[in-house]
Amino acid sequence: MTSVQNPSMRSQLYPMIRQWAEQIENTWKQHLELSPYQLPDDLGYIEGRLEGERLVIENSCYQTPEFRKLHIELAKVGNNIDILHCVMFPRDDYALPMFGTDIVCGRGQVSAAIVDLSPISHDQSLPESYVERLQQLPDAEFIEPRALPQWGDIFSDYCLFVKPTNEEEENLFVQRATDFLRIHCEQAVATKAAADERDAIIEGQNRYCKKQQLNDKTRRVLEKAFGSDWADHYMRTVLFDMPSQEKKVKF
Ligand code: BLA
Repeated sequence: MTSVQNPSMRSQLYPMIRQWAEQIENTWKQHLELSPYQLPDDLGYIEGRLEGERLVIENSCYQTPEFRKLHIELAKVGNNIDILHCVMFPRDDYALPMFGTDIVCGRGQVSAAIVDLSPISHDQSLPESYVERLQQLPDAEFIEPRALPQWGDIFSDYCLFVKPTNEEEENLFVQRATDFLRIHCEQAVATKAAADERDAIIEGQNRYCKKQQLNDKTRRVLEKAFGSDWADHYMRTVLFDMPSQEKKVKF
């Protein structure tokens, strides 16, 4: 298991990011049977500096019977930008959506907070059991909702993408995101493995990863600190590794 090499990094992160990271890890521990997951090339703790500012990345990864990889990444760019990134990759015999979340905070202000349970089915719909639970959640209104980029057609109707304008909205985001995560964990452990949808699941996850790899904002931050080859390698093997690299995806 990739351990926390630099615990002091967490204490320096923006409070909302720290709180959401703690909620994610606690919810995982509460609901799932976690075991170690080894990242390629020991990419647990990474520091980079090229033309830009120092970038420090801390990765933690686990696996469970339902998920081939649970990944949470905390990053700090100089003293200015804090980032939380997390994706849960289901195994290819579990027909589950992709849980993903990203928070970007610059100079003490969160500019982007996103959480989604993204469908991997052909018709881009979530399983009925998820929809039933999601529909029961209380409404969450935000003053500054954000528009998704062009590649963001992978996200569901329930996707929450906002710029929280105050602490109350930051808490509301974390609360709703925790609801998404709890629903996902409960649904996942209640799901039985079934090999008959394997090809469709692999294709759906590949599509999700390919689209996420189109996020130029993420790529640019990584390129500035590590160069473009490294950034590309990292996006393909750590952030959004595909279950089957050779599969061609149409979109
Ligand atoms: C946006 N992601 C961003 C932004 C930065 C990063 C700098 C722009 C912030 C803004 O528009 O206000 C950077 N994110 C990173 C970096 C890492 C990271 C460097 O995770 C990792 C080291 N991104 C995800 C996941 C989702 C996601 C899992 O990693 C969604 C589930 C979404 N991030 C996402 C979206 C945007 C974003 C939709 C806005 C992109 C845009 O407006 O073009």
